Amino acid sequence: MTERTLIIVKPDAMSKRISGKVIQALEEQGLQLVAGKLLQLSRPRAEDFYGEHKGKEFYEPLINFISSNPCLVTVWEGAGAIKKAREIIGATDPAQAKEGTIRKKYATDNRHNGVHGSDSAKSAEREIAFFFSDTEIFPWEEKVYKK
Ligand code: 3AN
Repeated sequence: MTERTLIIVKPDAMSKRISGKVIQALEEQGLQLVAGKLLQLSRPRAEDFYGEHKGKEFYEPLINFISSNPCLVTVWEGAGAIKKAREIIGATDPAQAKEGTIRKKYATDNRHNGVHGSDSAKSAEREIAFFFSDTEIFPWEEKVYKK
């Protein structure tokens, strides 16, 4: 089933200048970039985005980190895109991530882990709507760059 998922290249990955490698890894696996913007989350926006983690011990440092510098926020489309993207990204803790995954290759630790990917259809829908209006998304199936 064609799905959409939200992928954020986090501040650590932006500092390491590996946003291109993240995009390349997703494109190489057949996913299609359908929306993107560079932005810096304010603290309130970051708290809203990560609301489900409020109260956990890593919450405050996570909010500080994600709002510290700009992120590249993107939407990807493809068959089974949500699970596929999470496989390409790898486990939350880079020490546990499989060989070849983005987090194994580029992440520092389980906070500075380079990339966010939606974890379910419900989260993907919420997260995409959190950053993008419908007119900012360019579905592969419908648009002009199709031959
Ligand atoms: P994932 O991004 O792999 O789905 P979640 O949703 O469990 O992971 O956690 C959201 C974010 O919170 C992670 N991407 C990571 O930045 C941070 N995080 C999760 N667990 C920890 C932890 N134990 N210590 C520090 N940061 C964490």
